[in-house]
Amino acid sequence: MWEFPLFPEQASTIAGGVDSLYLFLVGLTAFFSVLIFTVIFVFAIIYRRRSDDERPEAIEGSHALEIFWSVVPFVIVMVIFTWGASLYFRNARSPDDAMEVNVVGKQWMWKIQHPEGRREINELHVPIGRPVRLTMTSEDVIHSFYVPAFRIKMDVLPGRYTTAWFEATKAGEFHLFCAEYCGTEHSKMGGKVVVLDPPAYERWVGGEEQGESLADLGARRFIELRCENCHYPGAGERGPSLAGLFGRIVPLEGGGTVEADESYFRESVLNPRAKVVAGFQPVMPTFQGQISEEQLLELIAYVRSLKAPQGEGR
Ligand code: HEC
Ligand SMILES: [Cu+2]
Repeated sequence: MWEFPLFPEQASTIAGGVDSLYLFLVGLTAFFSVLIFTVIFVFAIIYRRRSDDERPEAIEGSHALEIFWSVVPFVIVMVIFTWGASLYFRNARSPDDAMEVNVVGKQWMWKIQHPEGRREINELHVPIGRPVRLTMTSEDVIHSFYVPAFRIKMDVLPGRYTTAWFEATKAGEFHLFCAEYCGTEHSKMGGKVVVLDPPAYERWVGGEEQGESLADLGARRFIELRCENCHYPGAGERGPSLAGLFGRIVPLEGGGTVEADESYFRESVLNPRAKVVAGFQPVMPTFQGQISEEQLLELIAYVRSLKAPQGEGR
């Protein structure tokens, strides 16, 4: 049945689950559509008015019937809800051991950075059987990262990060599309995901075009932009240490807290006054216009690589 050409190949761990839910919904809808139309026709014939003075009998109502047609739809809707929600959560939460890949969309291409430093355009190489987490942003307008064979589609927005994850189950090449109309050459904004078996992937990622790792690039950038003047362990008043930042709950000046994730990091660099860390002065300059989306992602990779010193706060 999966050979039916309307369905793209199933090439990720989530694909089967998505298709089952989809088919269930289509089947359910078809069943009730047929049932309702049949009943309309049958009743129209059986209960047609046979003469001008025919008056139907008054109906008193039936509790049993009322309960029946309330409970049955309720049960069906709850099945759809729990099934849909559990699939949604499975799809929304990436496994902790996922490989991190950065994606930057721009008119009209996909730019991809691997943690080891390899970059590619309109192609994404990944190994089979390993979860891959995409952190995505756009340099201009809204795009959408869509790989039908993996059953994943996630909007890619300027000014913030979105994530998606998948685990490929088949070697081969799969279409990658932009699924959000983004300008003249939107229809050409696509490419392919190349799924390799793990040894082939290791060879690919260690190939000739090997650059510096993202974290190393980020470390250089951290010095060039003079972040390290204020951010080093024990900088005290000058600035908080960024080691172990991601996942930390940061207390803010003026009350409240924020969980440090990629979006918080981005905002802290581009608009430092938006959220000031409690106990610090708002002295950090903005880096708006001095740093590209890709460089920001490199800085994130670098800060991620800094492990929090044991037992020491900021
Ligand atoms: C002039 C000193 C200074 C420089 C330069 C500076 N920062 Fe900051 N930074 C601060 C201070 C002070 C804070 C805390 C107050 C605040 O949140 O604005 C801070 C906060 C942050 C935070 C939030 C940290 C937390 O614990 O929640 C991040 C992330 C950050 N800076 C990253 C950077 C990066 C990346 C650079 C370089 C591109 C940089 N900073 C350059 C002084 C600086
Ligand atoms: Cu696009």
